[in-house]
Amino acid sequence: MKSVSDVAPFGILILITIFSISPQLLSDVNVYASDMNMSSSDQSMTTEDEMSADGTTRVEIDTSPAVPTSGQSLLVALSFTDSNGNKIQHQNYAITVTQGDVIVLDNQHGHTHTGNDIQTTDVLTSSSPVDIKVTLNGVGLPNTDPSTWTGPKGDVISFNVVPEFGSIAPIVLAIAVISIVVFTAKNRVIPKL
Ligand SMILES: [Cu+2]
Repeated sequence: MKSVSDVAPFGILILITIFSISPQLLSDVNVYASDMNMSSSDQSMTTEDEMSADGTTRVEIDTSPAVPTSGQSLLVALSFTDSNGNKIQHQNYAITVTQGDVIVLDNQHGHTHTGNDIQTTDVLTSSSPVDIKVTLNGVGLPNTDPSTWTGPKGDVISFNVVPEFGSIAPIVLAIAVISIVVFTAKNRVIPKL
């Protein structure tokens, strides 16, 4: 015959198990959450912006989906604006995106006529954070001598897009508690039958 004190260790075991698998659980829940966002509105984007060291060029990135998602490419929309908020035309730049040790995008010859551009990574094989590095290579027409280009050159601007685990943690905790309650309840009922 089982008593509550007999099954209590199983509850603790479940708790430990759930927390040991929680990184996988967290990313699965997070992928689901980002899919939901995509179908509902534009809130699926993560927006970050940084200024060049000399303060002349503001680089903004919007990533879609909002978090790196295994099995999907990451779209990186870039915007280059000057200190007055005007788009910078004919901005030359390089962009590399890495996920851990894996280079998922490497374009050394980016050029935008309008100040807006979109770059796409390879299909990601994990949902880990990505590092995005944008190097400013000067402003000027593509088929002209780069030495005549103006503005910052060689200025590297870094972004980090991290999955947002913070809001998911309480859900995992709730699942853990419910699991223990259900498990304990089941094991109380069986001896009575
Ligand atoms: Cu151009």
